[in-house]
Amino acid sequence: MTSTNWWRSAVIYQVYIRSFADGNGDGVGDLAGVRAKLPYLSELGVDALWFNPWYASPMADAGYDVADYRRIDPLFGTLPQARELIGDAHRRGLRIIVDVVPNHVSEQHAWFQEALQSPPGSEARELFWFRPGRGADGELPPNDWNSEFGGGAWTRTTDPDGTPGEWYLHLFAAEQPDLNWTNPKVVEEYQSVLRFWFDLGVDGVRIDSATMPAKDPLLPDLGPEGSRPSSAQRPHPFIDRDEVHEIYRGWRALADSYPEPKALIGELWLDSPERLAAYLRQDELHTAFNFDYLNCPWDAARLRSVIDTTLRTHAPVDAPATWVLSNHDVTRHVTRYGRAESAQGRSPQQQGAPSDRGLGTRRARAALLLNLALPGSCYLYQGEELGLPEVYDIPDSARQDPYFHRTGGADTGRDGCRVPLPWSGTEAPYGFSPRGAGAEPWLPQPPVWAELSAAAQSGDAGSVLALYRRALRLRRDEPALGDGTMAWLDTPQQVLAFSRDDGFVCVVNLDSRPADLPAHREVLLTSGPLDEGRLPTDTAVWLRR
Ligand code: TEU
Repeated sequence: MTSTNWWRSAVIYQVYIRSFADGNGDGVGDLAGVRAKLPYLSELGVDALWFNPWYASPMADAGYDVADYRRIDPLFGTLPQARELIGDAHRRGLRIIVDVVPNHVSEQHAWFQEALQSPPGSEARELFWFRPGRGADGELPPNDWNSEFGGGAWTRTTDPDGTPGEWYLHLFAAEQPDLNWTNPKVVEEYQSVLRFWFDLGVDGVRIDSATMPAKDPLLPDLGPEGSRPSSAQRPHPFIDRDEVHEIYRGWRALADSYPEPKALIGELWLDSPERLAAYLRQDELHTAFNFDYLNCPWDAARLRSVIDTTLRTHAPVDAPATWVLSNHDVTRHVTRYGRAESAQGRSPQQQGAPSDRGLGTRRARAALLLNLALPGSCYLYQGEELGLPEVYDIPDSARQDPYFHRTGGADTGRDGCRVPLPWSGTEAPYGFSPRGAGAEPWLPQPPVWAELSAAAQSGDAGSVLALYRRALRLRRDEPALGDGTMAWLDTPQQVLAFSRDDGFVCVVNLDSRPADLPAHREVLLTSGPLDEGRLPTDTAVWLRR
């Protein structure tokens, strides 16, 4: 656990705690559940775990509404349990990353509660964005910004005497008031929160909605352009403003002050790879999620172009590329890849588009070998090692995502990728909760979970889980993989082939016919059976000279 710059090559496994494993039988995953599964995670062969927010929260947005950063939510456990979990993970050589949400806090955060009780213009209100409304009686919101979850980005408050008062800004749900980062108290508080967790031993932070904390203090209307990030609109009043970089420079100074520097990982949804690279500097963030790669359809030319652009923009700033296909916000990639190419994105209209799980799984298996062979670091989202598809069969009454509720059901939201994992057994809760636990899992699990459970796949050499284990083990033992460089090999257009050091080669066939393999190579691993020495459609292989 001493190698510095570990994030340059790490395979980081995302643990969405509420859906990972339930230790206490209340139907919600928790820290006891994670701790019990540490042997599974070590055996899988990942290097680090990223935990989604585990802090005290009313859970209006599954914990991305933090009420108190220095407490663990009782739903998940206690601070001593978190400390033990970090210790146990470290003993197994697993590093720990926690989530930090600078853009907003919960409406239940002590600061916001105090602000609500305080008069307009007070110091307490200056920590947020409170403004009088427009119109004769202030009945119109201060500007035209929209919330990411649908509807306006402003909510009107009620004064202590019961009359309508000022409005406050929330770029996400109304339960998530935006912080005012021009206020030094906000800056100091986050330094203190980071120090709290760094001192407790965490190895880095994933920074939520990292492009959004800085706002134009004049809060100008967006006009007909709308609130979506657009490179056409710069400076944007709240996305990717120059001032946002100052925040992370302050965080980096803190991260670098530890004997083993802490990793800063940005969640940066941007439509320009150059803008993203601007965050990856020696005095800012170490690395960021590669959402261009996540959004790319299963198409050789487009994948190749995203890979090239990623490497081209990351090299000059000496940041490692990252490869990520799923997370708790997007349709699982088995389902995306199982669709016709035109419907592989995540937009609401495409969510229910028909998908072939067999096809999606085959491609996801090939994609794993591609991701792990590309230079840099990788993210895995819990359940992808089981080949889990997106779950659509969730009754409206069970759905919890604010996306679903704020859009009046127009967007089914993100619950479908957050369904509790299947560990064992042939019926719900599939080993997610202890046997005989009274409570049902917080989201219903589909019948296909029986065949996809970790136990069902463990003894099956042809399973997705077996492939993940083999590939991760090989990657660990293979000095050519991880950080470094690659070179494309000359192949037909629908075949991606590249070499790493020491004669290591990865070939992925996206063509509709089998592809020839380079001669005189030893086959190290394939994502599916070869066809008389040729590489079938949607199959990948690792080779060595
Ligand atoms: O997501 C940030 C965010 O902007 C996403 O809504 C993103 O735009 C969308 O998923 C792209 O398709 C983060 C968290 O990952 C998410 O779970 C939270 O709901 C959100 O921040 C608010 O904290």
